[in-house]
Amino acid sequence: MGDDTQPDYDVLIVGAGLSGCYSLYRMQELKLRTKVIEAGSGPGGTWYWNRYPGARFDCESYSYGFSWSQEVLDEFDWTEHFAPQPETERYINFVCDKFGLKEDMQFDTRIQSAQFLEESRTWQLNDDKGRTYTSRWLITGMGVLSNPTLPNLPGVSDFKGTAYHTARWPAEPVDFTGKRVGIIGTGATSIQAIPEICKTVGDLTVFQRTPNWAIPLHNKKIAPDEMKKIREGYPELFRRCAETRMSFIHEAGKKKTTDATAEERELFWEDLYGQPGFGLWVSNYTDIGLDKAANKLISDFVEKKIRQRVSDQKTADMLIPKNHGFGTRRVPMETHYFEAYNQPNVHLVDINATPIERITEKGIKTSEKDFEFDMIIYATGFDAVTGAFDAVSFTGTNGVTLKDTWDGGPQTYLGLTAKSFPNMFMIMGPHQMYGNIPRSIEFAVEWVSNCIEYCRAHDVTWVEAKGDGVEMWTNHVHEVAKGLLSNEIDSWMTGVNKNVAGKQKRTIARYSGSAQEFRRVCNKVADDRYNKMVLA
Ligand code: NA7
Repeated sequence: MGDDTQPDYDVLIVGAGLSGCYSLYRMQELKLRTKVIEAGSGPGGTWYWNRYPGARFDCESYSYGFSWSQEVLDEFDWTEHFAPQPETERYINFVCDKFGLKEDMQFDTRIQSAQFLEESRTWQLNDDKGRTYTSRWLITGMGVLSNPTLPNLPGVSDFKGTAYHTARWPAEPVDFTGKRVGIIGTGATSIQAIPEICKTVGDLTVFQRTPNWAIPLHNKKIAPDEMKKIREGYPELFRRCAETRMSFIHEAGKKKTTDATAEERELFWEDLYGQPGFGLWVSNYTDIGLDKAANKLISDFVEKKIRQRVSDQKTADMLIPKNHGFGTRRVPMETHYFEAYNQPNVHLVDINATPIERITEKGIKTSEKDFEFDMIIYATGFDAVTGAFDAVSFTGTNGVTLKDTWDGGPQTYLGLTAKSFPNMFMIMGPHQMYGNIPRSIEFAVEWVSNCIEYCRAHDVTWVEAKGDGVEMWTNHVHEVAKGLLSNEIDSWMTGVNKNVAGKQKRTIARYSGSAQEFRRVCNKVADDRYNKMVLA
């Protein structure tokens, strides 16, 4: 080492979401001096920021919680099969309080830049208040969907009423009674929020650019004796998650649409449509995500369901996706979403037919009409995956910036590391396995903490992906994505955000092979003592 000055910390972690919490727990176990820096005023990440009405899990609560602490599994009771945001925020606080994690967390602090200092082999981070922090190791846990984007429409700041982005929702309850509300966007967030808002709203107008293939969540309360059974079944549940392709409890389908008759398919789909959770998406016929003809069959089935649930068939027409098939974008889960449009005070505007021209002082002006609102809700999504990285200025060796390195799409080794960015590890970075996110977080955190432990045991103070490793992994990520219909569609999963300059073209943002394969490759790299990485 060129410089033996001690950094402030052994490890700095950016973000106190699930990734940051578990990373901190592991670093504390290794007895490393660690600090988590978090922009919010409390832990939770996604579950701290997304407080909009109706925000809840789309995947079973008990399959989403951490699996690494028997005490937490024993002590925390989930009250709904798909927990609402306040319960999840409470859960994360429960975990943090139990293990004293908050003592090493600094809230209300946003990191603006991070620079690798080659001489001292340390990271230097700068925050929004002009403070500087240094550490040997840097772990990013900044989230996949954490950088919200407003629409690129003129006049957004002109509106004189109340305006919220769903991911920057206030902590205090928002009263919709008697209010005229406009909401822009019809992604998974809006599809959760609309049915809640329309329970009390005076008048709601939904501005839709792309309809989505939403399916019923079928949420239910968990009775105490049911929670007891769930608790007894945790070992089996996590074993199952470890064996499924996307780490959900729903197993992948095994047959193709052509292996079944039309009647058999109909019965199978009716059954899945009636079951809670992601089954219709995850456990469906294997060819629906690969073959356009197969995909058309299931899309027709879901179309029929939408038509049955929406009274006005012109509105139903507008709610049926025309340019993408079922499951080729993230499938939103809903509770009475389609029925919301049967209310006389809920209106749907197709902004492809009548584009929004601008936001005005009083509301939203389309090519057809001037709408007046008391409140505008932006459910317009996120600069996903690489967006959180773009928001921080990362500089690695030789002045290389992460933004420039990833300009044509992310380049990573295992989604966990990047060339020219030594000693930096990404939890839920691009090219990582997502699926049931906490299952992927646990794996990534354990891989990273094992690597740091190994480095410390072997006096290694510089660990960095090699170029051939990055090339190999990036090619592999592209290879496993081939043939998937989802990669032919614009969505956050393909890195497209029309509100952000430079994010108009599709990239392969995530790993779309199986979770087992992802883990196998990463484990092999660790077993081979971090092959295709520089350790010095
Ligand atoms: P999404 O799924 O990215 O949805 C954002 C929505 O906002 C989507 O309907 C967009 O239409 C719409 N949008 C974005 N910008 C505009 C503009 N400028 N004008 C009109 N409409 C716009 O984000 P969510 O928050 O709903 O969900 C994110 C994830 O969170 C979700 O997948 C789950 O994993 C949890 P578009 O489709 O781009 O035409």
